[in-house]
Amino acid sequence: MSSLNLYKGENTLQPLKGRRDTFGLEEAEEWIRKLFGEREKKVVLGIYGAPNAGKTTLANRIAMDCNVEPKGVVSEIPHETREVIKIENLNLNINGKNLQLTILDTPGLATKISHLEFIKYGLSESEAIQRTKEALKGITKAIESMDEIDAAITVIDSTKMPYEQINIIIIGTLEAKRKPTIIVANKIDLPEAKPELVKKFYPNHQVVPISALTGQNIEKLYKILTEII
Ligand SMILES: Nc1nc2c(ncn2[C@@H]2O[C@H](COP(=O)(O)OP(=O)(O)O)[C@@H](O)[C@H]2O)c(=O)[nH]1
Ligand SMILES: [Mg+2]
Repeated sequence: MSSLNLYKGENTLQPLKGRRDTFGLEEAEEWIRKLFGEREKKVVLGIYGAPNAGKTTLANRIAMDCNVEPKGVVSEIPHETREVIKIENLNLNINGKNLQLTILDTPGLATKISHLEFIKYGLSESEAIQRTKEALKGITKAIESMDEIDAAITVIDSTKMPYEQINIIIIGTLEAKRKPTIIVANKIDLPEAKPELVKKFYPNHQVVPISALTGQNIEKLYKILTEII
């Protein structure tokens, strides 16, 4: 840094006055940003979507791809994730760029939750009622977490109809909060997946078809993340 001749004297924070041939503090910051800023970014990324869309599977995959222990529990029973799970210090290196990510794996968002749904999966009535209460709180926590993030991934299960109300609410809420989102059309490993329908329904968004389970096309998602964040 000393070769930059930033300051008068050694290690003092006094910008030189009246000498236009040397760097001022602002110019130096700009210079450093130009050199390193585009290569290294710290970003909080929230993952949102309906229950069972594959949010936790995706969060865990990103963690594993960054050699970090996955944290979330994946389950076929909806509303398994009922707290926001934060995975910090993830370093994603793509095409010479380094993204330093904190991921928020969030509880599933839904327009209705019934305890009867959980009973179908074999939970007792009291367990089902407790899970319903926690799932409702989880929805509030997921929405609140949107204020903490820099950008989002909205996960849509591409074996289901993409225009479900909840997806529209999620994307609309992120837009209202001015948070950019990529849409992931997940579960493309399944024969009934129709990621093209997701693309058709959200023409103004980047839609990336992936399988969070098998990792299919995940590199494409990482590449787009480094481009838009
Ligand atoms: N076939 C397939 N199943 C997936 C994929 N992603 C998640 N799942 C399954 O979908 C269910 C819900 O996954 P989970 O990650 O817990 O969803 P979340 O509720 O959105 O966090 C689990 O049974 C997962 O194994 C995928 O890409 N392909
Ligand atoms: Mg989950």
